[in-house]
Amino acid sequence: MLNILYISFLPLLPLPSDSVATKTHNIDEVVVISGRTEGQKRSIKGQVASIDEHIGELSHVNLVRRGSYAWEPVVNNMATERVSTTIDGMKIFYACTDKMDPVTSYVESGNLQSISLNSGLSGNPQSTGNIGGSLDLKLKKAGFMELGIRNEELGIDTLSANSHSIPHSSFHIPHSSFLIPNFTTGYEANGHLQVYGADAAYSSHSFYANGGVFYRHADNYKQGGGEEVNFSQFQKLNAFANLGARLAEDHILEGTFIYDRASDVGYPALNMDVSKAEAFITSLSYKRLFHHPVLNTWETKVYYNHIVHIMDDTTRPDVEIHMDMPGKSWTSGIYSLLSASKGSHDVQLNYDLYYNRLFADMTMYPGGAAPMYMVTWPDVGTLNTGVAISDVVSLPHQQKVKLSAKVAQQWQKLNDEEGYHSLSVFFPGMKDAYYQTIGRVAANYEARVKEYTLNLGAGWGSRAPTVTEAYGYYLNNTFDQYDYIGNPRLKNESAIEVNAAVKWQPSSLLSFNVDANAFFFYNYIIGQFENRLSAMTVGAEGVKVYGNIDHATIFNTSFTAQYHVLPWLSWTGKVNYAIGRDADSDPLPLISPLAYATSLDFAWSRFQVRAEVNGNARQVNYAPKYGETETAEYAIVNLNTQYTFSLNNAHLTLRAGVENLLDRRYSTYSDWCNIPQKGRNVYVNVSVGL
Ligand SMILES: [Cu+2]
Repeated sequence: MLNILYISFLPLLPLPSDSVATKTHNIDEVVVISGRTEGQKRSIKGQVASIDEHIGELSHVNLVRRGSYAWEPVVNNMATERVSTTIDGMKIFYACTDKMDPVTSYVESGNLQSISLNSGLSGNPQSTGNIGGSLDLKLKKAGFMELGIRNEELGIDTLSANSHSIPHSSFHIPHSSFLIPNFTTGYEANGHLQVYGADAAYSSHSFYANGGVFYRHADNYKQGGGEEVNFSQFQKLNAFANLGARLAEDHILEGTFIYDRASDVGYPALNMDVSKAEAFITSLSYKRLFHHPVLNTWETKVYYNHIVHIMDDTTRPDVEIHMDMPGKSWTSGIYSLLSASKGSHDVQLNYDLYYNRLFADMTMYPGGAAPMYMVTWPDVGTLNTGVAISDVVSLPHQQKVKLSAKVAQQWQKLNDEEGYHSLSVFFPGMKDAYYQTIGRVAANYEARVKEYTLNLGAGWGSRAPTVTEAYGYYLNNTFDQYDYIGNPRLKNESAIEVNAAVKWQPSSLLSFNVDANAFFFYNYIIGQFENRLSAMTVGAEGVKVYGNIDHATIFNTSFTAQYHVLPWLSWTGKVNYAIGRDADSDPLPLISPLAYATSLDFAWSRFQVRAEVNGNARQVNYAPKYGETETAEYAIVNLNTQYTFSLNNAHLTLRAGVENLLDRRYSTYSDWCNIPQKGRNVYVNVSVGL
């Protein structure tokens, strides 16, 4: 199931392939964004690509687009509500009642080393409520230098100091300390996207520091055929710094800081844009390394993050009622993760606690009348604390069992009187405090027999309703044109997952993968018609209130084939298929139609070319019951090239390509309100490392 994509930008040293597997034995898939690694698959656009584009390269992942910025990751056909996203294990919660700002929008490719995905219920230690999967964005830290080896990973992972876990991105440097500057710049013709980035890293045995600044700016893009898509512009500024100090030989103190600010972000699929989306993310951790027969590492991290999200409709023409809709999110937390191994067991034990506050309100200014004010998220305080354990057991004959479990308790309090009273009108007798227990447990078995690798897994997990689902107040959803009201009486949603995968590798040149998973939900949470209420938003069709439906099912399957035709030529083909059904066997919304991709990769020394075709079949199983419209089939052609070389000690990577070569006009099933995708887009970018 391990599938790794490297996004390297410098000439590299080859490293043993199994060291990567050691590092990621808990993870289904990793996208490496930066670093000096040599891999089978090349990144397409490198560090210049947005985080969204990187996430899109993971399998089992789709993205909901509401514009050209801040796409919402969908894992196993499940969106934000059922997916956990953490940044280096830190919990962070978006601040927009309209999902304009997924957590992934508050970081920048240049901040990250890699993005890892745990599919389904197995989860990473800090994740909760991850029925569909959990994404962890790993920050790029310079790391300390060990005996002339710069150890990028030491600063990142909770790996043991034992020899079996030599980080895959170590490389030899003949000095005792060093400073590396990197520069990245890129241009895309469609929408005049410009990207500028500079970062630098300093490492020594007892100290490291790295930091950088990234800036992106884009105008409106053009859809296939050349028509401009209004309100699709954005700009983003990001600055980050990481520091590490070795207090004593095996005692490490690390701090991280990220400031991210997007402004003038257009959302063509929505009625409003964003004037400012700002995040401040910081953490301090203490890590103890052991040279012990059982204990490997013990890391304890405290963190704080703060998000401010300001929507703006003043740039839109024909606004009937002007609205102000700010949202705020504060989270502070701690986790403590102990890694140990004994005999065939690799164990991780984690304790975590976080406190999050979410507040959003709305002021409407009807012409001539007094402004109307309402609280849309009633300053909900969530205190969540949990313990997680996982054990990877290596068995004889190349067999492996992974067990994981987590239990968490959650207290919620509605701190805003006005918001609480508004919601009480619909739910008389509702309380202003709630308590939930959630958990998950999963088991996975892997066996290698000759040229076959077999995976079988099963799990159970539950999640508490989100703040929107439980306490949201008249939140307009442009997807189905309904105003949504939360339901504080929702039951927790739970699911049973089963999954299986077979990889057949008859030779080193040829491989086939088939995988499938199915999620059987109980008390599935979804909006339900409420005819007794009338909508508040101008143009809305009516009101829906979140409710539990008795059961629902989501099934995903994919098939991948790879063939190294010649030393310089390889072919990949991929097909994905999914089904989602509610309790009446009607289709669930936002389930991918049949999707396919095929590519040819050419590699001659330092020059690489990829030609690919990808597309979707017509969305036959769309969900009219949930306001979804059918999406037509499409296929597009992309061409990408990359050339790496050295010049006076500088390593350069040049990339150029064309996306949507034939300038097709299309949208995917997950383009909100079917907003069109980019038409033909020529890009060029360069990365320089000294
Ligand atoms: Cu918003």
